[in-house]
Amino acid sequence: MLSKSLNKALNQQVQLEFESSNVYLAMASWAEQEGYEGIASFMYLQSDEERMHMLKIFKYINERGGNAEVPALSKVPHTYKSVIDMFTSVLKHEVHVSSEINKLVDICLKEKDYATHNMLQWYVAEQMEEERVARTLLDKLKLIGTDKSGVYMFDRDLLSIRSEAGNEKEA
Ligand code: OFO
Repeated sequence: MLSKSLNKALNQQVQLEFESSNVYLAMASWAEQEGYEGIASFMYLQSDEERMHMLKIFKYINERGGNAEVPALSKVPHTYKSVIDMFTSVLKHEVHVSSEINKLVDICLKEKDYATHNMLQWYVAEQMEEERVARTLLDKLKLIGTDKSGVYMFDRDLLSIRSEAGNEKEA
């Protein structure tokens, strides 16, 4: 049985994963409107993945006798100055999510809830991967700078980078 405090903290994580899904959905929309097909496709997939992250915790809360709540939706950014501006936000967001996961792990250890601690290890590993991918992409964009053909190639490359990341997760 989940403690009340852990139930609340997990519901807050549900909200954050929901928000992540919406942040990436809005990024997909911006990229699509700007003509970045590869980036849009990457962001649509990211958005779906975040929804899966949200559902995993949502279902876990109920499985442990808690009360999973559908959170209210907050407004997410819909415009970006540039592709690099958008990917800077992606990395910042993922670093924030990682620190929230770490806080949850802390609560589990304090409460000696080893089942939830075990469930969260998946998220610890996932966040490391998400941060790695975001950092790699941002580094590439920093190298490209303002070169438009470079950004065009980056957009083309994103589909393959996205599937490489997916393959690594499955391995
Ligand atoms: Fe849910 O992994 Fe990103 O935010």
